[in-house]
Amino acid sequence: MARETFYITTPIYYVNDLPHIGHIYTTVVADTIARYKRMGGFDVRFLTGTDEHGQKMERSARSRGVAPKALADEVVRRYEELWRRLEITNDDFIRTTDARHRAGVHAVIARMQAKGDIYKGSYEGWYCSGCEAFFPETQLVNGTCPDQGHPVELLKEESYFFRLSAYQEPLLAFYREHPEFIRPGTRYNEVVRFVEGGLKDLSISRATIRWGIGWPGDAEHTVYVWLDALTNYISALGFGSGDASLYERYWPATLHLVGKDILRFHCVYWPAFLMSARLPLPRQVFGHGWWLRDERKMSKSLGNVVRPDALLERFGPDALRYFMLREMTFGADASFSDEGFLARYNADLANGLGNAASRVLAMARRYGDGRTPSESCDDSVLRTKAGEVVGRWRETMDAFEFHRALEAVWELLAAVDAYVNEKAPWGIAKTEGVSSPRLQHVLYNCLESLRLAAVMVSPVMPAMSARLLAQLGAPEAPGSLEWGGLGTGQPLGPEGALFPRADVEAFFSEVKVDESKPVQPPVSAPAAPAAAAPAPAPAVGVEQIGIDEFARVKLVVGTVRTAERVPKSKKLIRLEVDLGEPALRQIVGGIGDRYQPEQLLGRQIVVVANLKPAVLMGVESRGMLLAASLDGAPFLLAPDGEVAPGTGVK
Ligand code: ME8
Repeated sequence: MARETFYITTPIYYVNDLPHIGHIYTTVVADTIARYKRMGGFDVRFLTGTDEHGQKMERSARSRGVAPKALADEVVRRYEELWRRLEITNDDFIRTTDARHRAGVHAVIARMQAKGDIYKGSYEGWYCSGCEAFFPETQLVNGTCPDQGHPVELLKEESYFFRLSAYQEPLLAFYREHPEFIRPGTRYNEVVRFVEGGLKDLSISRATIRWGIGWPGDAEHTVYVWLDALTNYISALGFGSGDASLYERYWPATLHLVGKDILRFHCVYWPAFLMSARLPLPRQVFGHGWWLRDERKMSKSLGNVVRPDALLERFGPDALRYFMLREMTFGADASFSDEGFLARYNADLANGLGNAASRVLAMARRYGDGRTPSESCDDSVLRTKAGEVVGRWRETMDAFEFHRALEAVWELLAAVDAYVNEKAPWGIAKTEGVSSPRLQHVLYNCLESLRLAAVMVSPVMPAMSARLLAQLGAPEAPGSLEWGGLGTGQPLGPEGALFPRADVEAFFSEVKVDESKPVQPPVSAPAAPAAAAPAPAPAVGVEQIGIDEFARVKLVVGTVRTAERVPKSKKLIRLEVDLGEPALRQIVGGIGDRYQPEQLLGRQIVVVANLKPAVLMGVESRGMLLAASLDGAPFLLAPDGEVAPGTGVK
């Protein structure tokens, strides 16, 4: 009999910037679910990919002076590398610049046209390129987009429209019949309220954007980026491009996993497009919460993102995957901090799991001649506890309550610890000898409980799980969740700490040292003052400082890549500056009364790179630009000739 299919997708990520913790979270959750479902015998298909078209991408590429496809190729390479590093087991990676995707989009449009749902008209209204979405004036909040506070611009252009208004009732009927379509329940209510509020026809083409999929039969238009992007979920299965066997096998999707920011696109537009194209609707959309930093959504446009590199390098993929799933209640928001990460790492991984494993394995080696115990045991408190924990773990994994599933496993680890203390194997060895059956039973119970824990954490920490199973002399994953899977008299695997304890103080001082390193190493040491030259007299009233004090200020040259006015401010301009770092730096400068944002693009400036971040009119500034000030008017400082971004100034 054919196995039940489980088709799971992540959003396809924009490639206008590098991935951050938010993108990692969605992808790691999807990977955990995919691994869990594979363990349960499902025929799993797991898709992720990148969203490469649209105005935002066109502008980012222009401001960096590269072609959009070249920027996409570079960022896609980083995504693919990151997913490999995090052991993500996606079966496919779709790019919206793939030919197969374009064919899928054209096929969907043809079906919508055949239904009579597309007509040509003229669009006038507000467009947010941050969200790539249209908003009626009544929804704007203080002149910015209501979803994320991005700036909006007035558009007036010819456009193809989709009769979204005709789908208000069919959508509401669909939600009523399928209350499980939108999860969690609070989000279901939000979407229903939104649709009950009325749906207007949707502009689905752009005449002023060139970077996109051409409208079929009309060279003047490109396809609206969300119609383009959402179709990835079926174009990746070959819909519209010849071989439809994957589409027939896996569509409709079991689960679209998305952040709550893009729920409306997935729960309103996407099902309406599919209804119009007379295609089946996905079974469920889950909108998870946001990782916050300082109580605000972590996002590229706010410049407050956590990049994964330092944590991954120091602690490896398993620790990061564990932290994200254990710390966040799936569906709710959570705050990300290095302190929180380190506390969990030490308490749960180094102490909890790592100590339980090394304690039990050390005894097994000492009393068992390097082999698993010679006898198993089927009568123990640990067996009962393990049975109860496995049941709870299954229930909570099925309900996507990952933090509770992990809590259950940690209860089993605590029970192993308590059992060891109570049974005191060292005492049995002393009084009854190492071959005592009672000692062998006790050790078996402990090792078998650890094996079950390793199997249960495998969807979250695959590499650690495989390592622990090898140390226990157990067969590798998938591994049975029945008690008694560990063989007797098997050689134990190689020793080694699973999670060495992190030195929190050293971590923070290292991070500090990293941050205070010059972006580019200085080319030469500062010149010593010539001994014979008389020191110039200090200017009266100016306090003197030593060279060391001056050297603490990290001055570097940066190239301005984007510039826009801070809404409602006369003077402030928000810049994204290339300082030779992996990501652009957001800096807000009070130069708007002398400079227009367009004049700044591509220009080199001098930046104080190690100034503490400050928030100016709600926008975070992570650095300061230098300008001469003449009667209060700013005159930007620049190097005398182009130098590499990040070059030090001294
Ligand atoms: O929206 N916390 O792409 P995107 C948790 N291309 N998750 C976060 C997050 C945060 N602070 N920030 C981002 C797009 N995410 C479109 C999608 S789908 C057809 C097109 C995650 O690069 C979360 O999954 O802006 C969110 O939905 C997604 O990244 C948005 O990624």
